[in-house]
Amino acid sequence: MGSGLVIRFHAVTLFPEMFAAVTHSGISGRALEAGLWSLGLWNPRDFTSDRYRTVDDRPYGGGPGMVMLAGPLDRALDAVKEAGGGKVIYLSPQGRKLDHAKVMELAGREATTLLCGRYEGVDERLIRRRVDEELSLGDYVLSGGELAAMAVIDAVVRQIPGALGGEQSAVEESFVQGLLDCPQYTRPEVWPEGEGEKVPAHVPGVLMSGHHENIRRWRLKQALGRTWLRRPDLLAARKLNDDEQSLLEEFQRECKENGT
Ligand code: 4GX
Repeated sequence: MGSGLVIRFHAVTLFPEMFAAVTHSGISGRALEAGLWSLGLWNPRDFTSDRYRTVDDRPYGGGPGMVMLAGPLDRALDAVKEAGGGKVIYLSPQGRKLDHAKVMELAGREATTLLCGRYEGVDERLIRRRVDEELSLGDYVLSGGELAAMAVIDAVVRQIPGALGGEQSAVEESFVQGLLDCPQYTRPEVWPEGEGEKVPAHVPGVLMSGHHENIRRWRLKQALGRTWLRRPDLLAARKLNDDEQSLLEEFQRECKENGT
C-alpha cells in the first residue's frame, strides 16, 4: 500500500546525467535516499534503431537548428506509460508559467513525466498526441528542458512531508503565505568589522531582543513591506487582516519618514 506521499517522477531526456544535480545533492538528494520520491530516466536515444541512434533532424521549411524526432520520443513515452508515468508535462517557454499553486497540484499527484526538449524543440505532432500539459519556468530561453524539469522536481519534492529536515516546514515558507520572505541575518552582529573606511551595519535590534512576539511582528511587517515594494501584484491578490494592514501602513510611514 502506498502512503500517498511517495512521488514518482520520470524524465525523458537526452542528458540523464544532468539529473545528478537533484538526485545527489541537498534536500532533494536526501529525500530521494529517504525513499520519499523516485526518478526514472529515459533516454530517447535508447529507443532508436538506426546505426547512428538518430534523435533529431532538420526542420521542414528550413531554418536553423534541429528538431527532435517524434518516433524515439513516442516509444520512450510508451515505455514510461508502461511503468505508470502519470501525466506528461512538456517544459517549454510556450507553457503556462509555473507557480506555487501548480507546484502543490503536482505534489498531490502520484506520478509525473517530464519531457525535456533540446535543440529548437520537439515535432509538434508528438506534443499534440502525447503531452497533457505544457509548463514554463519563465520568459527566457534555456538550452533544454532539463534545468526546468529539475526546478519542478526540486520545488515539488520540498513539499513532501519529511523532505525538509528539522524544524523547517514548507507551510511557513514564502508564497504559501502569498508574501515574500523577510530579511535574514546571522553572525557577526556588526559587519563588516575592522575595515577602516567601510561603514559597519548592525543587525536590527529587535532580532537581538529575544522578544518573540515583537520579532514575529517585525518579520511580518518586513514581509508585507517588501512584497508591497517589489511584488505589488502578489499583494493585490492577497487579503490582509487588520493586524497586517496596520503593520503595512507602519512600514509605509517609515519609508516616507526616512525617504526610502
Ligand atoms: N521553461 N526551454 C524547451 C526546447 C524548445 C524550443 C522551442 C519548444 C520550442 C524552458 C523554459 C526553455 C528551452 C525548454 C527550449 N521547446 N523550458 N526547449 N523557459 O527555455 O521551460
